[in-house]
Amino acid sequence: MATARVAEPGGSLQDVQEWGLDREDLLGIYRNLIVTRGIEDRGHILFKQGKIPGSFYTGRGNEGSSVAVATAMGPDDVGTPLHRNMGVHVARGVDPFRIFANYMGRIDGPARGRDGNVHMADDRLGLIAMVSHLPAMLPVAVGCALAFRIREERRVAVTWFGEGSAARGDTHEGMNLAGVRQLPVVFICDNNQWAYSTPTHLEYATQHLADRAAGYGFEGVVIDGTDTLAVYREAKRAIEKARDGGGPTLIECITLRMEGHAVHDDASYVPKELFELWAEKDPIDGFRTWLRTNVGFTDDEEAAIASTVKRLLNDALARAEESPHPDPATLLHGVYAEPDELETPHHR
Ligand SMILES: Cc1ncc(C[n+]2csc(CCOP(=O)(O)OP(=O)(O)O)c2C)c(N)n1
Ligand SMILES: [Mg+2]
Repeated sequence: MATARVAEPGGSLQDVQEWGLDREDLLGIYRNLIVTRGIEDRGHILFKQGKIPGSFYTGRGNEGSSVAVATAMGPDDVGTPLHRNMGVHVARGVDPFRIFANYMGRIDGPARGRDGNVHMADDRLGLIAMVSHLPAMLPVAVGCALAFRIREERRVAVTWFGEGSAARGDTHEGMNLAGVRQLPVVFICDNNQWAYSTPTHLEYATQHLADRAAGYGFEGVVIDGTDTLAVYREAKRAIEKARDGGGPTLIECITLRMEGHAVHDDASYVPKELFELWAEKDPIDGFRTWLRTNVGFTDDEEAAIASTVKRLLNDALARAEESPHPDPATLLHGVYAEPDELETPHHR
């Protein structure tokens, strides 16, 4: 039996203003969507040019959801974005130059050339870099939320994970602790309907993945993850509820992974009709149409944003290509903390 609440679609202009977004904020969200897709489109070209070592992952189709949740976070909140969440890095303010540098393993990437691709985050912007093991970052976010509670800080942790990795034990342990202690954490499940080649009916037995929240003692919400404003509304609500002591929320954003698992995968196991159906629901097209209908977004404004973003990404790419690879002699720098770098009392 379904227990999660199915969210209403994104609202009227009046609703949006009540949530605290003005026209400038809305155009900022649109710009972040365009930057996010632009970075990943250029990543494909860099990969074909042999400039990205390893594989290459994108979040095409998930831009709206990622940008919306990150926009709803407060400046002191922390987040643990994954491989489908480029929009989170962009909305938190990571310079695209640093993202391209990371793609290519250069020292100006947030991982300083220690790791490539999307294994990165800028901790100065409240983001914690992912490790590959999924969903290992989920308990990390719960730990952050526990620390906020102990320190009596009004901060919230937000963690992203796929519906496939939700089948693993760390999800259960993290959500159970969060529910028992009513911690200030928001769980965002990017349900893109596939975990590599595994479809959802082989991943979970409930109607919605968010139905599981009831078993942990908190609220579950299901949203169309291509509806940027609906995701913003629900994320904002959940984050402020957590900040006010109302405990966790599990938000399930439904999208379709619009590309292969990574560039090496042609996704031939995904029915063609599904891609066609979800291409009609593209989050950027949908948000642009909403802007046109509700805030008089003009062709000139659209063209101005497109050309500013194009210039930004061209410059960022040129700068990233000039960034050096790390010096092999520094290989072990930053791997182990020195005792005098630690703030823990027993190390002082
Ligand atoms: C513990 C673990 N097992 C396997 C993998 C390899 N792997 C990386 S992503 C992925 C699919 C995960 O699916 P889902 O959680 O739905 O996220 P999506 O990639 O669809 O966004 C797999 C199997 C991994 N990273 N960690
Ligand atoms: Mg998935």
